[in-house]
Amino acid sequence: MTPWWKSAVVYQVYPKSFQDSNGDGIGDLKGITSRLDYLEKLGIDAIWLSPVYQSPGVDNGYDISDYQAIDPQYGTMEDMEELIAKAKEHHIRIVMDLVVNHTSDQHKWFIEAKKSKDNPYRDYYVWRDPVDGHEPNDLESTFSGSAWKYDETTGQYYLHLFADAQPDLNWENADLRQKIYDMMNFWIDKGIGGFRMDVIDLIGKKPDQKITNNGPMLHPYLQEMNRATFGGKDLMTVGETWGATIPIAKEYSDPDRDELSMVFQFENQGLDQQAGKSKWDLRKLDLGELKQVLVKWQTELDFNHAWNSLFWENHDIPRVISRWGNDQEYRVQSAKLFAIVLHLMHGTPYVYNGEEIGMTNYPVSDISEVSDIESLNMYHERIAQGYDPKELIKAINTKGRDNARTPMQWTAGKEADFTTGTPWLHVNPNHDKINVEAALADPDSIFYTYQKLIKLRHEHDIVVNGAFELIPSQDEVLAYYRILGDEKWLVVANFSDQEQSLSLADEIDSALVYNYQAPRDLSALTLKPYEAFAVIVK
Ligand code: TEU
Ligand code: CA
Repeated sequence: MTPWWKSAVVYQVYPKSFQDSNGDGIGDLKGITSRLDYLEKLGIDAIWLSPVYQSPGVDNGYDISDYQAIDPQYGTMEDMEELIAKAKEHHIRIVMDLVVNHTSDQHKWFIEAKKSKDNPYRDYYVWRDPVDGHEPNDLESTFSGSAWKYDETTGQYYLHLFADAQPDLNWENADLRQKIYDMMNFWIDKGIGGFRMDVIDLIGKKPDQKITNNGPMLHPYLQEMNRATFGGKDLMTVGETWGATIPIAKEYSDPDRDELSMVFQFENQGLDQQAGKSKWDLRKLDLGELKQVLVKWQTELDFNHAWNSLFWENHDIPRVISRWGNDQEYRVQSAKLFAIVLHLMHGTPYVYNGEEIGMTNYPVSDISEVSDIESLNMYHERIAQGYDPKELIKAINTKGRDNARTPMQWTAGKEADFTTGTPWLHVNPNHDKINVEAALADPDSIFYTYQKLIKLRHEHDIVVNGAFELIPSQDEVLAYYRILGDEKWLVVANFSDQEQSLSLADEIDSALVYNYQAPRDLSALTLKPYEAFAVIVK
């Protein structure tokens, strides 16, 4: 039997920014529950809920101090149970974020571990002696600076691949692994739909050899986790794996290996950065390269022995229309293009909250407006190194994580009706035009294109299981078939703001979805800027 997650569409909720229910300016669980009707209307099957566990909030909840408690800013455990139950009534499963590469430094395990070298929890974390009075090696944190922090009390360094308030867990410790599995079972017993596993490719790290992702024990740990927790249950699991290549993605998702349902791979994320540098070192996207990566993951991953996820956005990356499309003149067309191209591909699509109404990046003019720890740390590090502050603000406006984290735009009203109070992060002023209320009232809106695409996936096996075949064309155009039995669908998309010509021999049977007009003849197409359509061909 085909597992449910192969024909599902998952919607990511960033809880801090989705809907505030009590006027404190912070989104919360009751707020999410109050919007389930909207999500059911969109048609999604599951919510991936970014972390709502108890947390000091250094990294907006990705620094967890208690895995089995809800952070008071988001509500209570009863609110969580209510969300799971009500979501079920709306045919929506709740997929929890599982952040087990690291904890918060306020987690009781770390508070204990810090006390002494022989504390029973010491080995839950990664400690090393200084080398010549310095850090054990030059491993760097994703959030700038050394990945090692010196602890005065015990005279050793601990490892943190993210903020120093996010100490890395030591997966070599079997007690720790068991504690994590017990915690996962606690959530499984509450009736959740599965887990999205934060930076899961780091858990097999070998810091002394400077191996962080894809360490030697990664897959054995995942197989052990599968057996101890979700294996054999009707749950979906998706690993966040920045280091996944096609062969690696197969290892995670081959059903015979009993690891995960699928992974998020990020090969397209490096396309607009300078080679060998960081995401902040900007480079213009080459559409040919983007097309190549998209096609590669459709054609080279064997979907009979692997599975993949499809996404443009999440809470760590900018809004796609601002980044690779057009968020001004062609905002609506380009948003629909990204939707059509992705949702008719092979794999499980994810929609990030606000993507379905075409929300855009929100540029800041000063560092004081920035909230995200990654951007702030980078800025201060580079200012100290003599970089031009203007260039750094430009990089933050292009790539910073706050872009996708601005509050959900529900209406044109005050603070977009995200909150009755003062929002924790600025609401994009364009909510006067870009908002859910306006989208629902306009039959031609981006929202209804998403709704349509989700419905097509649910109703047509060809979207779930059809083979992908590329049609050769210029870099600006992506054209492909999906084929199942004698059924053949054609998808065509012009990723540029210029007209493009294309000529195909196929005959149209009927149109499925489009962002200008339904095409009538394929033999001499002049594609308008960001034009995209899908048709059934004979
Ligand atoms: O992200 C992993 C990660 O490596 C990101 O920090 C990413 O590299 C960066 O944002 C893009 O440059 C996950 C979570 O999704 C992220 O929100 C957390 O901050 C991070 O793990 C630590 O838990
Ligand atoms: Ca609130």
